[in-house]
Amino acid sequence: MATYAIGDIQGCFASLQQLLAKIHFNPAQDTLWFTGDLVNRGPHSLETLRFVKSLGEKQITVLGNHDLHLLAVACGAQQLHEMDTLLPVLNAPDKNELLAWLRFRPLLHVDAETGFVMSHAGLASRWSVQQALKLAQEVEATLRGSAPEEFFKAMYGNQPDQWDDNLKGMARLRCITNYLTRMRFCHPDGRLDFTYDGALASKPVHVMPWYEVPQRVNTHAKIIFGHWAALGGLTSLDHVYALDTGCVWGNCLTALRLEDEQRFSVQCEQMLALKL
Ligand SMILES: [Mn+2]
Repeated sequence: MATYAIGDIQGCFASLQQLLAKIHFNPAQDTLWFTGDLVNRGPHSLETLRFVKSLGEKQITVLGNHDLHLLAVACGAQQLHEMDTLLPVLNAPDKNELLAWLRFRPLLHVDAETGFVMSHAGLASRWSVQQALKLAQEVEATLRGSAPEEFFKAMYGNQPDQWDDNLKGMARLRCITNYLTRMRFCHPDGRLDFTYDGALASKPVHVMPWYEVPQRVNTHAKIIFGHWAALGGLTSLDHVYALDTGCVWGNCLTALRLEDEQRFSVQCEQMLALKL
């Protein structure tokens, strides 16, 4: 019996199957956590969605920005982008079941027993884990409600870039979503920075990875996240686990066994001729 947290698959279904073979995944005994971005950019988003959904109670998946994009496109609130590889999902006979399942995934998972916390991008420095859970639930309630398309239409945008308890309406939901699904670099006060998206080594001096923001209030939490392939699976902190190892960019797909924190990786099955 083991629990494995797996990084961003982005449609690399063959790599997922290779990784599950490597860890001898047994669905009768083991549980899989997924850091989100199950879909997009890679070749087999449809197969990935079908498989993860079929795991039922044996999986926990948090939504990533690409998963939200798929839901937004499917309901007509956003347009497909040039690099999107989502058409096989959108044309699938079981599209409705798959997207209904995806829409009910959480944005944050907290395991009180082990102390592990998982979201696609990370946690805002000002949020306690309990506050983050409540805020994630505000977005989840909207996604699961009667008019998610109103949220999807307003979802994109970089403002507001600083959390404030007094935020209201769509600005509030967008800010929560940006911290949980899009964040990489922040300013020293925890404000989001979307202007720099390059390598850590050549970052501007005024920004830092979100987990290095001074006075982050959730430093006791063991945080699992994906979304940031350029980290190569490494952070500066023992209890912050970067699991996106860039499978879709020709690198690796990684699983972290939570019981002993051992990592397992497989090389991506193909090098895609896509630019980052
Ligand atoms: Mn992402």
